[in-house]
Amino acid sequence: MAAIVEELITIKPKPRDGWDVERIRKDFPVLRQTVNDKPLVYLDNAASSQVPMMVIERGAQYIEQEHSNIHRGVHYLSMKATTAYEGAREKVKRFINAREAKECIFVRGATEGINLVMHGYGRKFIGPGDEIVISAMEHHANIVPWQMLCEEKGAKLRVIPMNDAGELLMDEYDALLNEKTRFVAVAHVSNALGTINPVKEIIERAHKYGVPILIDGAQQAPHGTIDVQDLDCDFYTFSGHKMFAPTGSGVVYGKARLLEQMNPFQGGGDMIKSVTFEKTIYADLPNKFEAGTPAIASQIGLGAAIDYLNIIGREKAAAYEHELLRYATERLSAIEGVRIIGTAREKLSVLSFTIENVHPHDIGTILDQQGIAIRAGHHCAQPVMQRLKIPATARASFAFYNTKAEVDVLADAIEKVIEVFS
Ligand code: C6P
Repeated sequence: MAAIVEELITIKPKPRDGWDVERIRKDFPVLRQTVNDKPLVYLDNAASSQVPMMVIERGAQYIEQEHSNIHRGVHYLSMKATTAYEGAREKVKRFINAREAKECIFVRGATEGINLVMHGYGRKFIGPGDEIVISAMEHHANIVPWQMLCEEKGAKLRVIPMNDAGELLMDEYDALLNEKTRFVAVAHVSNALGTINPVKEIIERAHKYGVPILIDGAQQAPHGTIDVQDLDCDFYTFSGHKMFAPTGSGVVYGKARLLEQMNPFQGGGDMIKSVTFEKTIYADLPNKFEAGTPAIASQIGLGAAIDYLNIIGREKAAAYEHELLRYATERLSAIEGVRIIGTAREKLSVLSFTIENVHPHDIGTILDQQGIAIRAGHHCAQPVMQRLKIPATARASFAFYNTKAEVDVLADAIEKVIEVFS
């Protein structure tokens, strides 16, 4: 570990004017390997993105020199770890422009963030006959918890439909909202289709009915800016491992007023002010929602990933990724037999496709033999597949360290797949 860390220290990212993708790639050691004797082409970023040296280095520094529990100790290491952990929360606050750091609750990822809101808010405020609105393009993480709540409470799940391109039908959304609606939960960006939803509009319309809304930002956080005050969303969640941080890190933002009214998610140490056998008084925000020892190293890593994104420039990275998606869409659309799934006007970083007469799992396996990592399957969004009447898709998903040359490798490999199956 020490040798790696020493090497890492020499590879600090620097602010850049243009987009020097070769320079950026040097920050990601994992990209330097070969797979099946071919240079790795990593195009599964929507599942999990890679981690830059700066983040690895920060996590290693915590483990090597600061490892200790937080909030509890009066000794030097514990205070150092607490400062680093709470420092990461401050970075998250600025990253999403929350009013206060205490509104940013650390969770293991978007799934846990949604479950926290379902348990803390849903189980307290939603009852029989109430309605919860989600969309047709949700990841299972933003379907199953609400279904569980509906089953428990006798509430009803309503679904905003989408068109064949993968765009939500906003008029149908309007028609679903009524005095029975108690909650709305919608993805900022679809992981299966890449559609960017008009979340500001969706939030405004929910608020006309006084309904709180959660935005699942798992696919937005790695690629774009987030301003929770401008959006005026009530809850917003994302996972660190999709935005260049370690697994086990993530955030659910909530407006302080709502978080204060909610039930805690889990009970245990660090989330209490006092405990007797008769009664427990819960801690203030954010501790009320962070029972037990959290993923300290991972959340510190998330803070470092935010630093990294700020250094390289989030807007420049997004512009580069946009151009990459445009190029990939053009290349793949030109191949006979390839069908792009998800053709919304507003898209980012996800390119789902099918090949005539070839199962997506076979596409994935053959591409892997060429060193290309994509995802094949339903992408934990089975209702999307049902809506589009397809069993699955192959999905290439991009990050700012991917190149046009890698897109060419992908396109050539797809042509070979077609050859093999023709
Ligand atoms: N999507 C994908 O390959 P977790 O697993 O908690 O970090 O994230 C869940 C999740 C929630 N919402 C959206 C929109 C997502 O894309 C994901 C994770 C991965 O598309 C793994 S299934």
